[in-house]
Amino acid sequence: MINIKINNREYSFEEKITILHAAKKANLKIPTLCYNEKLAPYGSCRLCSVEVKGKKTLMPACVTRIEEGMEIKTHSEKVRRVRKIIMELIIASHGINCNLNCLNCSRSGTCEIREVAEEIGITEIRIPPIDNYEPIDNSSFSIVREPQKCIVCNRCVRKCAEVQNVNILTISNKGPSTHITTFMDKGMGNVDCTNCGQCILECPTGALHEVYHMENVWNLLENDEYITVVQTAPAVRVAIAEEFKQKPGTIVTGQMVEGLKLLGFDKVFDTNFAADLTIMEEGTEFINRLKNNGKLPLFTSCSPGWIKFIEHNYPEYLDNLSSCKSPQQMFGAIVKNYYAKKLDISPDKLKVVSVMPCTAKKYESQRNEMSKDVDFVLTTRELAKMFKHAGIDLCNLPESKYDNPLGESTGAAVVFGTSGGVMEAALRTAYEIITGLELENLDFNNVRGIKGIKEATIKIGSKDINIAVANGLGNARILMEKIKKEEKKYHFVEFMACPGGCIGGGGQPIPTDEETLIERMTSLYDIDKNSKIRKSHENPYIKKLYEEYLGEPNGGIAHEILHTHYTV
Ligand code: HC0
Repeated sequence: MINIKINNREYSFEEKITILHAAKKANLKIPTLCYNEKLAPYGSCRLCSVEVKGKKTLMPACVTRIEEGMEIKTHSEKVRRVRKIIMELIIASHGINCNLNCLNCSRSGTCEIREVAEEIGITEIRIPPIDNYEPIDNSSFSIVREPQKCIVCNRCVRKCAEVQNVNILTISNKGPSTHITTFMDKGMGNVDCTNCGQCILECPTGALHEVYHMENVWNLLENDEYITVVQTAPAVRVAIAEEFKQKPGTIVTGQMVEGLKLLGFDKVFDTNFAADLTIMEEGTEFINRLKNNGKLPLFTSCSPGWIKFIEHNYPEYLDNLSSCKSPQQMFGAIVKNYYAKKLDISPDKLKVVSVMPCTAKKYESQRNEMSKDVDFVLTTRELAKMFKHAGIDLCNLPESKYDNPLGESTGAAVVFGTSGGVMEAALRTAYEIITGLELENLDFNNVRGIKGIKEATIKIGSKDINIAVANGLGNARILMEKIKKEEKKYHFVEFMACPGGCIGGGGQPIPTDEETLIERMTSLYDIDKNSKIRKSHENPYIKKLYEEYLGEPNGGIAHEILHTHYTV
């Protein structure tokens, strides 16, 4: 046991944990900005400074470990005075004073600087603003970096490196010139950024945010020339209520549909419909590859951050990617082709807006491989902002139903929004198509949960199918290295760029921590469990779509509009 005193009280701990950790166990909150328990401690902001008896200087609690007999003061007069000075320096260099840009900041209302300033008791800023001008980085389709708001806490750099293993952000220079940048200051759009937006979730200020499409969508909704169609991704419905102070995982599907109708969209459809369609196409592709000795393992292709990652890091495996476009893009293609025909209008008259939990979807919609079928992409956060700007109190709205024919979906589709969901949905369909038997237990528990890599062997007919699921790009790299070494023969692998899958997307409400992910995930499985139809191939509107327009899965028209090919 290690015996210490915190604020004159005695405590015993089994291990040499950090002072910050010990204080937490003693129910004492020490303010932090650069700290996140999921990342390696960095100790740069010094807000967690505490007094330790016998030490001449204050010690950073996040990187200092307790020792036998240590006497710590977490909130002495000296500590509080120093913390205030540190905080004033942070605020002065953050540009709050010079620009007074809190009002239009992406983190207005959720800014950690404001929260911590209040915790510390800041009542005045005695330090004049520090001019740290650097131009805004607008080079990416998905992410904007506003260096002036950066407090160099380094959390984005660590998230990108430690969790995502992408490593496109770095710290540069020394002293007052220290700043975060990309390789050779090229900008996020010109380096190997995957657009996953995990850095945005990590940033305590508004120095990183998505490229906004809100103004484009407002303009569209004002323009009578077009029929406006909106699609909503599976993971949005279990997260957007958090922006309205509801607890994580609150399901507001019907209210969200009503809200979108109030905003003025002509048709409110569901990306889940296209997720069912993806299963028809990807499931068929998988069965064909199995039967015809095609390239295996088959990799899922619906997460655009993952696509970018494999392009940059494992281009030799591009042929393993399913040729299916993502549900977002399949949806766009169906609207601009099938639906336009059904309405007997030119596709140019239809505008498609997506609401996605994902920042990379903005990039995906602009890729040359995608025929520009999706016009604008809003994140969950952006849609919440639009609701607020329109005076729409989401959670108190009556429930409305999606429009048809592209609004009907199954339980298999909604679980796409969580890690393991695409695999589970595909297995439900592949099993029944291959064996001709009804699948009794639809729950594939082996692929559920937030564990980074999940594996299972599933018996389909006489064949053992080895599957794996990875979420978060750091885990994707671990699994890819295993595949490269041929340690195990896999048949089908699901990759999602974000930890937890789309529920943890870079466009989701902040904070998106582990407890939040679990709540959102549980809600998606609840929706699935309560769905009347839980297998994609049983969606009656999907059947109709094949009868009326597409013909066979993987057939001529399907190949032309629903599939693509990635090359280096
Ligand atoms: Fe996802 Fe999707 S499940 S990627 O995470 O496949 O963004 O929610 O919309 O496209 O359906 C995101 C979420 C989607 C797509 C679907 C897939």
